[in-house]
Amino acid sequence: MDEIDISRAIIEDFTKNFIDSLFLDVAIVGAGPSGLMCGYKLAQSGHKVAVFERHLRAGGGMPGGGMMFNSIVIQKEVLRIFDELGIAVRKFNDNLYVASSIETVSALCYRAMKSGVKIFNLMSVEDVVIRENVICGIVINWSSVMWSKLHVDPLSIKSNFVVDATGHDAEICRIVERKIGQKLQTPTQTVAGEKSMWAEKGENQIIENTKEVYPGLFVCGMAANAVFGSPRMGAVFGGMFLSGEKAAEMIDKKLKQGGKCD
Ligand code: 48H
Repeated sequence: MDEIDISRAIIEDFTKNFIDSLFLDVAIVGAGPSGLMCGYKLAQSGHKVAVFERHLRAGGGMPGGGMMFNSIVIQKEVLRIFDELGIAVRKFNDNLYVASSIETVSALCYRAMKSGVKIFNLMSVEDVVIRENVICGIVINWSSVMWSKLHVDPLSIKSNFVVDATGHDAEICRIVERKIGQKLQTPTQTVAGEKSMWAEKGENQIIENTKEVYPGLFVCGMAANAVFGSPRMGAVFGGMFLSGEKAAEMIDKKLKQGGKCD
């Protein structure tokens, strides 16, 4: 065993994966529960998908459960998804179930990758690619470059659709709002900003808020509630899974109708 072989194996494998991902059907920003669920469903439908995650690990806000008690709550209607993913759940009452946040993240990552999703961690999306008022890609850099504020130019990925699954900050929608002007397909044409805790309302509205908010750009998960000014919901995660699933279904339909960038 030679050290050079270890280095070459890693560099060649990563580079091949990276080059394979320069053109995607869907580029998903954020490896939280909604982004991973969206990727899993799209890959299951045969689409070429990659998830770009700023941090070292995938899972977004899920591993920490509620205030670092590492369990999450889901609603009865989401049991079918947990069953499909093979995640153990325990009944709390007639509507609510609990699961390990760690098992949930692990299962979601595993099943997403087994379905064909590529996950690129430690990469931050800092801009979008736009042609004729349609978003058709993302602009990426190493998170370490951004954190250390080095002036290093980014690289680009082309994709038919981009999904903003960046959580509370709705970062990609905010970039579009800032760079393209106030033209988001929302009542205020801007990112309204998430409202204070109201679990039931937040969970109900997240599904309605999951949609295409600019040609080529979908929003799901907590970012959807941030964009449309809906409440947060605390450590109940059913809406994140349903929102990711809904975004995948909408994009799948568009891709099957031939929605493409030049
Ligand atoms: C690359 C980025 C960028 C970027 C952000 O926060 P998340 O877990 O998002 P969701 O919507 O899948 O799940 C939300 C849930 O975790 C949550 O926070 C809940 C339910 N809160 C309720 C409450 O009341 O607080 O994941 C988003 C991911 C994170 O891992 C970020 O690091 C990543 O997106 N990300 N990755 N480029 N520009 N911005």
